[in-house]
Amino acid sequence: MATKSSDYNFSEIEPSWQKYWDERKTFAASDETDKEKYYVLDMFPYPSGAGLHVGHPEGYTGSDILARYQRAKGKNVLHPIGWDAFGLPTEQYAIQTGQPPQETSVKNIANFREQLQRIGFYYDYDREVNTTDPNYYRWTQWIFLQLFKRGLAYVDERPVWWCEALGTVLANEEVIDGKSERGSHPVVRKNLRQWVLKITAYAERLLEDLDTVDWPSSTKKMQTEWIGKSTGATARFGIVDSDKTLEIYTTRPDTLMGVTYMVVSPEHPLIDELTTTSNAEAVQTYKLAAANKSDLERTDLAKDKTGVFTGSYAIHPITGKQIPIWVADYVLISYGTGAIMAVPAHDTRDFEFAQQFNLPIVPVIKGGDDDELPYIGDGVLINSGEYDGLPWQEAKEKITESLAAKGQGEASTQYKLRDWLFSRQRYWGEPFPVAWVSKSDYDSAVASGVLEGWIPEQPVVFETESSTLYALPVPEKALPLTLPHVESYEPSGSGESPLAKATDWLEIWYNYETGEYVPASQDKPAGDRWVRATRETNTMPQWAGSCWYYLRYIDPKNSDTFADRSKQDYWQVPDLYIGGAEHAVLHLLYARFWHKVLFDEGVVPTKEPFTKLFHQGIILGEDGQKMSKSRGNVINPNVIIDEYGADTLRLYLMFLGPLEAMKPWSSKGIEGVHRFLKKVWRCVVAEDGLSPKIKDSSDADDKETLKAINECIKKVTDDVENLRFNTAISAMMIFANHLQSTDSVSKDTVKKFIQLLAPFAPHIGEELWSRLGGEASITTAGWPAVDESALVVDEVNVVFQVMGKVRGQATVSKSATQDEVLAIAKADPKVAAHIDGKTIRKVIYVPGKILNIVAN
Ligand code: ANZ
Repeated sequence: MATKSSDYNFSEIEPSWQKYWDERKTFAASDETDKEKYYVLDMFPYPSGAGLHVGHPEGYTGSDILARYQRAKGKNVLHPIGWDAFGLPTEQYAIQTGQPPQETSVKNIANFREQLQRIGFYYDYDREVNTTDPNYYRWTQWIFLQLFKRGLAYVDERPVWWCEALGTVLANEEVIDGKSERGSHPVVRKNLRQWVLKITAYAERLLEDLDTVDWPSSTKKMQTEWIGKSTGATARFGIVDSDKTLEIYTTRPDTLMGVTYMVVSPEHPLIDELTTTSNAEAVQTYKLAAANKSDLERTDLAKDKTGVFTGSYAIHPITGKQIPIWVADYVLISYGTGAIMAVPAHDTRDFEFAQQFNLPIVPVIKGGDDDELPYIGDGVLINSGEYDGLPWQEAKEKITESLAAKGQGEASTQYKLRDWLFSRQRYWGEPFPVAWVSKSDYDSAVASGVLEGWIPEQPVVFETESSTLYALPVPEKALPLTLPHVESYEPSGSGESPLAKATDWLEIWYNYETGEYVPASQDKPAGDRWVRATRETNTMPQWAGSCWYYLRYIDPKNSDTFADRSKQDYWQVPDLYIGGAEHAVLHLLYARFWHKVLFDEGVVPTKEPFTKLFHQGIILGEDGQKMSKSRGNVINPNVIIDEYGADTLRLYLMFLGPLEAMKPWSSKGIEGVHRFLKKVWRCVVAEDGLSPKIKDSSDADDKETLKAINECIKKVTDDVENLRFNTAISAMMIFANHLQSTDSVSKDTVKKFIQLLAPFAPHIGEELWSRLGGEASITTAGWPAVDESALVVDEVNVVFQVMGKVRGQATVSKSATQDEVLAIAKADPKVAAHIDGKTIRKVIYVPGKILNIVAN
């Protein structure tokens, strides 16, 4: 198999080994084996038109080294790849060019695949998944139906982020500082009918189970904060001259006696009732102004507080005092109850508001000598009647109990996590597998029993101006519901997706038992179960397909189920997941949610999808700035491969620094690793075969060589296990220097070294292995073991002291004499500095331990 040339001709070697792997399916994972499994997962790419950037192969090389290492160790390795191919850029390209996204995707994927293959990744391409393939999204729709039947999917008319430039609604997470995450376009609030997934029903489990996974602590922290659990109390305040009550949520019931006013958010349902005639105009104006501000703008501490008085008063549950009720936009409708009790003495926002509008400020917590307001620390209660003197924690409980005794409140837990806005007004996404029908048709479909087990307890309903529609699930056997062909990919502008124009798909005669349909313009088909229905024009967001792709790799071609259970029992979930930290709260939270739903459904064996997670660091441009087209500092992997080869690219990406670190690209560094590979090549290959220094006899290694190779094995093994690829490469470089300097080495030792190198630089690894007479492929050649006895050497560590103070140390031969050790000590710059100009009076040497110099 080896090539002929005696030069390191990477452009010949690399494609020939890639072909070898491809033809022999070297990287195929087996489903039938007694071997231990190892499943390593990469975050699959969005196949953009621009092709791969160096960020992709960085993480992918890390996982590839592990895949190859584990395979060498005899495991059955699954290292798959696929395509997260739904998405906005492809749709926008379709809008500009009229090219169907289906076609663009296929081209982009082919390009990505070719690029990945050129880097020599250990991927089982037979298991490729593509989220836009109907045979894949069939199961995405199926999982949606699991959520639907469990009552975890509903529709709601709600204020959403609307991006005019993108013509779509965005999720909270896709809006950053009032701009779209993609493209940085302005966004505004708009009311639209939306599909929403009830992720909040899983808030507590999503939080608790973070304790069971081995993830970077920063990512766990981000999810914890995103879920945002807080404990406190809800309290109901009576309203003067009204039989209504105003319910608030507070984390500080201990401050109840310091309440001087109340605030409702501008969207609060009671607002019109609370507003008195003389205040109506001001409140109305205020509501309109608040509607176009983002939550961030509204709650920003740095912004001036605004608000207006409603004219109404609440009644304090303990003192019975009257408290003015204001409207202010720093209170959000989406959190707690959308109303607060304001305690300006102990809350920063309330304090600023009270100052601005001259409202009273009553301190009720005293903490030490600090009298400055607002005081947000802990302490004991003051100005609080019967609660005076209580430590605040105790007061929290006591006051909550008093409220409960009056029936005016109770302990309460809140989460910042909101339900997941799950629809997009887009063409290029998964269609929702539902049909909207009238109430009577819904009722008869339910009564017929043919959809038994798939109907949610609460019907999913939405009201249009003319009618009320009910969502019927598409029967399982009729999936996938495929995207119809459309002529134009422009959004409709009214917030509806281009699917609104696919009339024959949208307005239909629909058979709820079989899922068959014909355009409504045709005659109603004969037979039972046919009803008039309307399709959903929204599609699912790009997150849907990536919520479960790691399961499909286990059984990618199954047409009976998303993944066979016995295969899942073997492969379980990935042993390691490598991908960017930017996914800390989006993909990584959504996928956990879906996985838990599937677990509850009994169709996956584990509670968590990703037990161990690792984030690769961002690679910056050579200028230390984020790589971007506009800066012109983007590195294209293809260019590096052309010039230096894929092995150099891989080694370089791993040698840049710790995998998790953010680090700049450096063209100089790439020369260094390339030289290293050339050096290894020259140590092995000579004009007419192998280098003359390589001997067949295993006696060819001296003690030094044996020590060097065993140290290298030990270090590389340990580093690979811990994903410290940069220091593993350093260790190999040290050994290569030794190899270069020695004139005799056994073939056996050289082969061991090549085995270590192969996961990092697999092409040169295969080539040298084969030239050394190894049987291809090196992938299955095993992993060398450390000979501990070769590491034991006759050396000891000696500490140098001057006048009893430690000034240095060195490793010396066990048999070294006092004079020899003294000479080594004197050569140590620190020791030298302390005896400089002095006379050595005495030297005490405890062999193998301490050398003390007495000098003055
Ligand atoms: C009285 C109080 C006194 C509060 C005090 C704080 C300090 P976290 O901790 O983030 O959960 N709040 C409640 N609902 C709100 C809403 N919809 N919009 C804006 N603010 C809201 O925040 C809980 C605290 O934030 C609550 O406790 C409430 O103010 C405010 F010395 O009640 B607090």
